[in-house]
Amino acid sequence: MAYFPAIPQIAYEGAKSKSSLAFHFYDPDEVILGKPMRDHLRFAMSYWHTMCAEGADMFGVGTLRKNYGQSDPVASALAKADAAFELMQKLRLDFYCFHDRDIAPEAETLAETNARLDTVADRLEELQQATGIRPLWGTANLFGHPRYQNGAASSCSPEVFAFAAAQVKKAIELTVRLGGGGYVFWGGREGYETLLNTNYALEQENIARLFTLARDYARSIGFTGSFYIEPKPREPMKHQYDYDAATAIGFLRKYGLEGDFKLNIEANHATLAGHTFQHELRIAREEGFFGSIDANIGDPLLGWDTDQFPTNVYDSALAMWEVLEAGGFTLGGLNFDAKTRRPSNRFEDLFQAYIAGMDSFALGLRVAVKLRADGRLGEFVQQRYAGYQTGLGAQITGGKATLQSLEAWALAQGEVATTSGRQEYLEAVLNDVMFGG
Ligand SMILES: [Mn+2]
Repeated sequence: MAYFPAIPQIAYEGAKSKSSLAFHFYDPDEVILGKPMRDHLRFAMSYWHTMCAEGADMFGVGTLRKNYGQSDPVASALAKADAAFELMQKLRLDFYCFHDRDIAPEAETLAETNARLDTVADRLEELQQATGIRPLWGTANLFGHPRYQNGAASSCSPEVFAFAAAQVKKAIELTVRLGGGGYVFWGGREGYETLLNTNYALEQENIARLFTLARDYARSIGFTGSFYIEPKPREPMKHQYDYDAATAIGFLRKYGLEGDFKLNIEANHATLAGHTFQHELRIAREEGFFGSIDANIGDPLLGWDTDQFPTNVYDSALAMWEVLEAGGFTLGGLNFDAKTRRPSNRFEDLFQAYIAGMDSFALGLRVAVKLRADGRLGEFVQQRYAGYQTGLGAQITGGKATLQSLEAWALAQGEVATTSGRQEYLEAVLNDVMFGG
């Protein structure tokens, strides 16, 4: 059954194409730096935005119905799975990411909910076998149900903690069964609204307890993939505990989770934290926590999480620079945690949004490869710190210098020379590479 009969298989037509239903820059099979573009980019569909979100916002209801012709919740979930795989095949997406509640809606009891999940997982397994498409990662929705109003692991209620643990157990089992390479903890409502009612220390310890229980259980049932934390500074809670990459890394190291957990960096969450996308990727990479990416963009004029499809090639180029510097993805990939704007209320808009996002990251990859080949940026940074290779600098980095020896050195000098940071030149180099011949 064709859920999107007007949409053809999306093909690569090249940069001169004017077709809105073709790739202009993403050629999945084109080999770049020794591997096909699809393996560099490892694009994934976000089940929640793509298959479930209907365009509702704080001021109005949905603008695009997504029940796929069914009214019964399980029939609708099965139809949604069929539609998801049609969409992914047409867009040549090799992976998808899901919350438990995206693939099957919650029932009256946990047991009934789990039975629904098993029914839909049977269908997903068949579709995966038929297509080769598989999960990049799975996760549990620990924020939508009213019981999670005070958080999940960080809730003031042990009963809520227990429900969250049960939900995580099932979501890990599903991820393992479906062959997912990762399991994500997005903080959901793990944070606080006011410190006047909050035991910060206990909430932090309990989050670490849930992560540890999840890690140990997953490993015991054969999960060999990676766990990811997805930093976000605010929304829905006023203060989210996984504020940014540096905060999440400190937490993981404090609780001894650094061997199993890496980061899933989302572009829009970086913006909300007052960072650039590249900043968060750089921190993750240099600290040894580079894992996966939620690719989207925010709106610099809005202070909330708009999760827009990424179309800014400066951002995607600098992101792909970091991905290449990290040695590429291993188990991670580029998940489009993105939704069409509310007035883009046709399925055709959704396909065109994916094409725009995939083409933007394909351009980003192409630019990043050219930047490395051009060499001017890498060379500049190397030269800028060259002083640390020899003499005084080598004494400092080699741990041979003391405050006394450095004072003696400084007392013997006049003034030191300063060097230009040459930011404007470097930004022009980026434009040269992007738009030059
Ligand atoms: Mn977001």
